[in-house]
Amino acid sequence: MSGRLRFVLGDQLTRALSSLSDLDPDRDVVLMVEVAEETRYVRHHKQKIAFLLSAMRHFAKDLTAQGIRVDYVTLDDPNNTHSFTGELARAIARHTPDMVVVTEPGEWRVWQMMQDWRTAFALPVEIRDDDRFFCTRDDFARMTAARKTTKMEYFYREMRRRTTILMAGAAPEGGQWNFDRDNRKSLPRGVVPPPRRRFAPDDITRAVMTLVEARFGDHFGDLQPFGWAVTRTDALAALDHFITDCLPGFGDYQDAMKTGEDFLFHGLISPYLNCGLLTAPEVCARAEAAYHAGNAPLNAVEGFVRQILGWREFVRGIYWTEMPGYAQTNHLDAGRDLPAFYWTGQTSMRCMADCIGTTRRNAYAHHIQRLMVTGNYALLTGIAPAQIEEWYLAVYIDAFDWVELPNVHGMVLHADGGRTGSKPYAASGAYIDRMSDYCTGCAYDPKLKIGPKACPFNYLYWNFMIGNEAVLARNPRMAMSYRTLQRMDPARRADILRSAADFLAQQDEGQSAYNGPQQPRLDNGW
Ligand code: FAD
Ligand code: DLZ
Ligand code: SF4
Repeated sequence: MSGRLRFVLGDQLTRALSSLSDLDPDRDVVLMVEVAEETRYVRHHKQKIAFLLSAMRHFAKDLTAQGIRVDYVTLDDPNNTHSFTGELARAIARHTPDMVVVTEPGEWRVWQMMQDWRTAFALPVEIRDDDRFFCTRDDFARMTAARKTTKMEYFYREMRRRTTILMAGAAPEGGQWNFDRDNRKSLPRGVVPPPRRRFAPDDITRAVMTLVEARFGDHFGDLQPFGWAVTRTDALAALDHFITDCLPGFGDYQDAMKTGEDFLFHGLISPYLNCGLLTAPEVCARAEAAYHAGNAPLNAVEGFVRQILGWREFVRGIYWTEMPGYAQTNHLDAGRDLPAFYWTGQTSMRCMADCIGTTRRNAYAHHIQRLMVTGNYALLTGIAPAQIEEWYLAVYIDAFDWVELPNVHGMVLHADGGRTGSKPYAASGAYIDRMSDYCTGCAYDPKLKIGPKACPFNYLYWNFMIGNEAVLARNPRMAMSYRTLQRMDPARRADILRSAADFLAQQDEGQSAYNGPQQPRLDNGW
């Protein structure tokens, strides 16, 4: 072969991908590989594996239908070496290309692998920028050097100016950058979220589901019912449905939680964005168009755009400017083992049970559930960063290291000392009570502060504040809480510490679910 081998990874399923942009169908071959190294580097939720493998197979089929030669290695290929490097080596031997072209990966782990490929294969390996993002890695690094990325809000404003999204000339649309204050309503009785569009598995998805059940049946989570889109056509239909039926209510109820309402008005588009079936610019353009057509209010559209143009780009930038040291920091010196109930959902805390329940059923929980319930609990109880990060990376369908790590390590755990967010999002039960209906019918009482019936989040919150006083008391954004703590009666303080110690001792007693990082198991073939 005198063409190029174009290696497309499982989260790069975009026809306009940089590594495919100048593809010559007469000379080039696209390589795609299903490998155990990727299916097992954490014990992914069953729906996550089924989604990725089915989306990969559909993408390969679409390319083939366009007359492109695709060399696709399946997981059960008897000659599969089960690593990206091993499969690239075999494909180079099969096709003898002039060079290899790839788009940079989403994970540091794979980036490191790629650095070795030039010397390993003695042929040119071109690694191209991933231009599906608004901000390149180099651009973010330059902005960091110019101190434009110290806070998400300023980075976001800069991105609004650069892209002109939701801008009226030099000013932000509607006269303000941020409508967050309008976006903190709980869900009133009588407001019913729309039923969500789901997609019935076709033959390809069903075959993948059989494979997942056989090979990964012991992984966390339900495989059925499976309703995710696995093609670009269906992902676009999911986006249409969101823009028409959900975006108008997205802003108002962005922070709300309700028992059994797993999706509310959220996008459910992160898996499609992260694996390439949708792109961030097209999603933002659709939301902006809905606003200009008068179909969605500004607080909803701005709130939605901020998540994608702001947070999503910001966390990616942090990941690539701060890795690999980033993952090793532990600012609050947290070291508790992950409790077993994160996997089983068996806990009397109704909020935790519901958030873990939706995670198990759907491989999905919305942002506030991840941040203010399961994340808040991990922060308050000091769970070891690596253990809770592994949980988040495994259980969510949209989880890739570049986006999961800064959200968990930075935003939730404050383990990065404030690079991602200027203060930890620590909250007592009052927040969860205000934003949800979880507390009604919970075994605990959100109004009680101490004792066996009190909401654990209440005494755990003050226990956390006391335990981290030396590190957090100087943070101006924590000043109000520390003033309250200073005024607290010493006997009350002692009661809180005792309630927290009793609760945590009970939790820790033989309850650790952590068995160490999961390594790919290759001993039985794959
Ligand atoms: P919507 O609420 O509809 O938001 C729209 C889009 O904005 C999302 O699809 C997503 O692409 C983007 N977005 C929103 N918030 C963030 C954010 N904080 N960081 C990056 N993008 C954001 N998102 C992931 O894509 N993968 C992860 O592994 C992931 N892990 C998270 C872990 C924790 C602890 C927290 C607090 C957040 C995490 N997020 C992650 C961000 C966010 O929770 C999800 O993107 C969102 O819940 C996806 O559902 P949605 O499409 O319905 O989002
Ligand atoms: C997540 C995942 C899984 C489960 N399986 C594969 C796979 O078999 N082949 C593949 O190319 N990619 C897979 N992925 C996505 C990769 O983990 C992801 O592309 C890299 O981590 C780079 O971000
Ligand atoms: Fe969660 Fe506490 Fe409310 Fe129970 S009372 S649901 S533990 S916040």
